[in-house]
Amino acid sequence: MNQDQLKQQVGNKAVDLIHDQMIVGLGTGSTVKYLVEALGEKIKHENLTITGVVTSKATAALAQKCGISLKTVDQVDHIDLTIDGADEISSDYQGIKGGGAALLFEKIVATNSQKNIWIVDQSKLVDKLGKFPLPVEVIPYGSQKIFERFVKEDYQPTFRLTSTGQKKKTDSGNYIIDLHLQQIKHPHQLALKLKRQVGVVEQGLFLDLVNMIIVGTVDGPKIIQ
Ligand code: ABF
Repeated sequence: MNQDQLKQQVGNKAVDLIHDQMIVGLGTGSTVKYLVEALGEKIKHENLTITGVVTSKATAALAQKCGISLKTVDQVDHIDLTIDGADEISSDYQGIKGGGAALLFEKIVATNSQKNIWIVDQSKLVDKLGKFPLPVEVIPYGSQKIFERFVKEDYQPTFRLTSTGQKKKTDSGNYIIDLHLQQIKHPHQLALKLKRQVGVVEQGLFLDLVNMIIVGTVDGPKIIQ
């Protein structure tokens, strides 16, 4: 099975956890794409009432195309379950997210959810976080000064660029600086240090947040909880 088939495997498996009347946070990325498509089919075939809460314009567009009714996080009184992808998951179930530049809304939805599930292919499982560059969302004003401070800290920063070499803007109009750290020994300390920087909006360490992980493997979906 190739990576895409593993993503499809877990996207389809995660739909089994969604039941009638649920309010479900829908993440971002190519694995979640399969979840959203499978959920659209399930709603149609089982005539379910599901409310989706999205984490990006991309997911909103796909969910609408799949016939899933959507609300913002402020329009619902709770979120039963959020299902999202991840870029890296460590052996102690901490995560790096934000490869899709949606980490801010993803973390807002995740921290307002009663349960968080990550769906990943097995390539995302690592021992320690950090090989995947850590995304940091910053407001444009003063972002160069933050970048220079990251250089001094030896964080090996790069601005996330578009295919035409422009600084990529998130759904909120912010920039992403990716930190090429290779290994993050103390993620909780780093998270606090980054958040203290004036101008940093959010960072891609998702710590102590996940309740269940569904991993796509050649032997079928593996559930870790
Ligand atoms: C999203 O899932 C992002 O935070 C992360 O980048 C992405 C993983 O992408 P994919 O499922 O396409 O590998 O939540």
